[in-house]
Amino acid sequence: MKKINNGWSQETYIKAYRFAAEKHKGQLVPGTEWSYLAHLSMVSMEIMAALNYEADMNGNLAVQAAILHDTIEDTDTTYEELVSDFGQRVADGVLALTKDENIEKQDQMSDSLRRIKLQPIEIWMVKMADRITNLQPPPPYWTTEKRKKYL
Ligand SMILES: [Mn+2]
Repeated sequence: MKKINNGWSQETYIKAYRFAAEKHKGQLVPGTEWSYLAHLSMVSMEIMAALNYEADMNGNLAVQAAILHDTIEDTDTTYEELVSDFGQRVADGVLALTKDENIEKQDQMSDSLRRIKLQPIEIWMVKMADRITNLQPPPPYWTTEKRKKYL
């Protein structure tokens, strides 16, 4: 198969990973004793696998957004911090992937999806990779109802 150069660099990956490692320090994957980095590694792996089949993608944007996607939602990271460290596009993507806690819980997902749709396709990919990762397998404490809804 022809190898596609989808343009993500190891340097970019490492910079985002180090940032996420520091920010998510001490957090675990819910329902496990795994470092939260396991979740971020799985999501970015899904992205890198998908990038092998898609030409004309911004690999650096996709990979950075994948690694950083939970930083605003789950850590003290601010949007401004992401802008200064990773640039506007990455920060905008991560913000779209962040649920807005100021609105009703039942509306948070549809609101986030609406904002994701305004972003480049690489950010849509991160949302899909996040969902795929969370289903392999879903946390043991999830009810059948929650699994069905998530699917
Ligand atoms: Mn996630």
